[in-house]
Amino acid sequence: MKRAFAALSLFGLVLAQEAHRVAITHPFSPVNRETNFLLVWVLVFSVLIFGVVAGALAYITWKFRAHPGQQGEPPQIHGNDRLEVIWTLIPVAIILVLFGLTARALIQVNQPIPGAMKVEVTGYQFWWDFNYPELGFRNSNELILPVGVPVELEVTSKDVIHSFWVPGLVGKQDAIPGQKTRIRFVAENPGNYYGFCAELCGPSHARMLFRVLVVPKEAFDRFVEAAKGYTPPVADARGQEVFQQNCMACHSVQGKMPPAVIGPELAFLGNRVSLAAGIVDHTPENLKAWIKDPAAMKPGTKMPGFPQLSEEDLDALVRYLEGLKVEGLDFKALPKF
Ligand code: HEC
Ligand SMILES: [Cu+2]
Repeated sequence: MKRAFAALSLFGLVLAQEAHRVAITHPFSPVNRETNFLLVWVLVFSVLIFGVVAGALAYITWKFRAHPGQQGEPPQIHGNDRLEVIWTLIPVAIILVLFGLTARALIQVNQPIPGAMKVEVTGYQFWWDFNYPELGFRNSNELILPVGVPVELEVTSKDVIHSFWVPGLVGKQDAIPGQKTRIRFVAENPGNYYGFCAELCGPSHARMLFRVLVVPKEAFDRFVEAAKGYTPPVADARGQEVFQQNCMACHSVQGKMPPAVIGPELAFLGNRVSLAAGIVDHTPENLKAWIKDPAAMKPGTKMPGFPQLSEEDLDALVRYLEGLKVEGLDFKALPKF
């Protein structure tokens, strides 16, 4: 009993801590406030209907129960026009109100925002790619956005159906192969927002996360400038060699969309707050562990392991990868949502 209670309170604790990440009760964009408004009203009606129906049922069951000494069937009643009209009209009125609220929210949420910044979002098993066609750069697994600027995401997939969801900001929006779906929103507060794939897409669906890093406009502009003129720094010459021999077939470090994308863009890896589609914090140790044996961290991943690399080569490679960054930006300081 004690143990069950302890487990339960631990569960509660975890929920309380995780709630902030997942709850859409902390809306940080107008789109989410709109969906929240709808959610609350649908909930209010549901609770009211449940209360009235369950209450009536309980009352009637109690009131018309068999009394001691009662014999045979009670009087049988057939039809009551007034009652039937009432219980048809009330649900129709409720449905009409909910329809109105839903239509309002849908129109609001789907409205094109003129001059919105475009980002192409592509889902892969089990990671996300973010390409900025107008700004001429690309990043994977971490979507960097400026505060207060409207964005339009063009969401698609290169393999199976995924779904793009950032509980604090926007979504969900399905990522469907061969099709482009759009979502628009404005992020109003700086932060490191958790994102999820919300459509079962394979063995590591639950490990297909991402981050949205919302930064002040000035920091974003600095990043864009640096990304445009980016030449990948070479922090370790041996590391670069190892990279070119083993990794370049799948990974780019240029920060631009290569013709055929196989793996995530590694151009700004040094600036990342997370690794492997948001599943672990970005540390040199996690990076090394990932390269050695990605499948240990993410079953079913499309990246092969590199157990054959010597410790020296691995360390050189990690130094090289950590050096791939834009100087003067610290995304790790952003508050987490
Ligand atoms: C056959 C193609 C392929 C090769 C070769 C390959 N990778 Fe990968 N890599 C991938 C794919 C696909 C992913 C995405 C895995 C996932 O998240 O499921 C990935 C993910 C990564 C990540 C995590 C990226 C992120 O955004 O967090 C790193 C780091 C990485 N690879 C480094 C390397 C290094 C270093 C090498 C060479 C030693 C290498 N990869 C070789 C395909 C490859
Ligand atoms: Cu997915």
